[in-house]
Amino acid sequence: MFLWGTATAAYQIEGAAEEDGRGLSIWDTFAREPGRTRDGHTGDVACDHYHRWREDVALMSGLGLNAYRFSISWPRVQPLGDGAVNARGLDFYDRLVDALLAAGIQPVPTLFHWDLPQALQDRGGWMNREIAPIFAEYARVVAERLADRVPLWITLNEPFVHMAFGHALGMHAPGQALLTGALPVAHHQLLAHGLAVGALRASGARQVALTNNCTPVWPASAEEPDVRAADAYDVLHNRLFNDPVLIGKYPDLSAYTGDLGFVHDGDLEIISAPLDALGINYYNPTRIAAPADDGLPFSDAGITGHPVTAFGWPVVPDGLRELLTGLKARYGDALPPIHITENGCSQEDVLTERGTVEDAGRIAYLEGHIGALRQAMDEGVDVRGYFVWSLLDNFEWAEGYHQRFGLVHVDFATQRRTPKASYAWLRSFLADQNTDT
Ligand code: GBH
Repeated sequence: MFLWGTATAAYQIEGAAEEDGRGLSIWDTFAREPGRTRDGHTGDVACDHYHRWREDVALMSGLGLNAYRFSISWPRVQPLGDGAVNARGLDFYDRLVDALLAAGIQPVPTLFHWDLPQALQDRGGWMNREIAPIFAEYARVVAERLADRVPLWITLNEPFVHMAFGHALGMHAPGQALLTGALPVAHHQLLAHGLAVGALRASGARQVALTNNCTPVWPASAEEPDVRAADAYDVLHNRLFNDPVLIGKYPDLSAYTGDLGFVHDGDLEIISAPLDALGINYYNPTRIAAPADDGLPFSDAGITGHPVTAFGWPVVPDGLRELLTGLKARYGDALPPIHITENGCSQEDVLTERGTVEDAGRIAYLEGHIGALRQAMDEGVDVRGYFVWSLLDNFEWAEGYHQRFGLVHVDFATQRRTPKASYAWLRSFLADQNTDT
């Protein structure tokens, strides 16, 4: 069964930041610090999904989806990151899983979508290698409770973005700007992933995956310095996270560091534990030129000549086909089946007086990308699922509530949900799928 779903993340939708024993996460700390997010927005309330989850499951059921990717808030389950387990936190996800299954929707939990328990950050966070076995223990705690009902687990969401935005550039929590000093964060996340794969399987998990966000990298020209820079960017964004997991070795990182002392003997065997699937989040390609003088071995040349989303990201549906066929070409039989675990766009959505949101741009985006996905499948790529980012307008990290990615509009003053035109489009698209097969 091909999985058709939507995707969300705990900190972006749940709210209830201090309820039922939830501990603090690095996103609570970061967002509450003045100047970190646009207009000082936080996820304290977000979509209030923690209280409105029944309504949100009903919205998904109305769409005719058969899967839902959500993330589990680590500090709800283990308020201090390790040690004591908060039963009320686990109960929330237990109820959610049961409600999804009752609605015919397969639950696909992600264990880490960036909301690290603050108490672990205080011990060095992802810069500290000790976090890896702690994450595996958390994975075990969650799986012991849910594995009997969950068909597919995702360990981490986008370790590249968490490293780059959170630790290299300081735009996301925990707000560290270590530049290439952030590379151990990549390795410790991958090690945590590998140990968690073992813990999940030992606790009865059926299928396990990792979600990487990948981008096709286009050299700005055919000149050698641009081509070399594009290769260096591909190494950092894509291969740093795919190679060790799929083929058990790191790409050449000499453009970034000469010191791989954080990689210990035996780590790569753990990291390359076989997976049942690879999650891919796709938003857009990246165009790269020769270095500027900021110390990095590349510069972002920007993409012109394509429509852009409200975020300014270029809309290039064929980039998804290019990405998937490129992964197949690079990894061959080492590439497991793929799930597109996120794809979607922000738009300048307006709720009209008639109570409608005419998001034609989002419909075109989804239609184009699903078409590109089908082409990749026709070209031999094994894709098993597609999840729209996102079900609801939600807390878009550093952008706060300014970027709307939902199929469903949320009025954050009243928490009123209004399905957009794209919701109706996807519903009829999915209904057609069911009659086709
Ligand atoms: C995902 O990250 C996250 O998993 C999710 O939580 C988030 O809400 C969602 O996407 C939407 O942002 O400047 O034109 O080169 C996406 C990671 C990193 C993808 C930045 C697009 C820049 C586009 N994104 N990237 S561009």
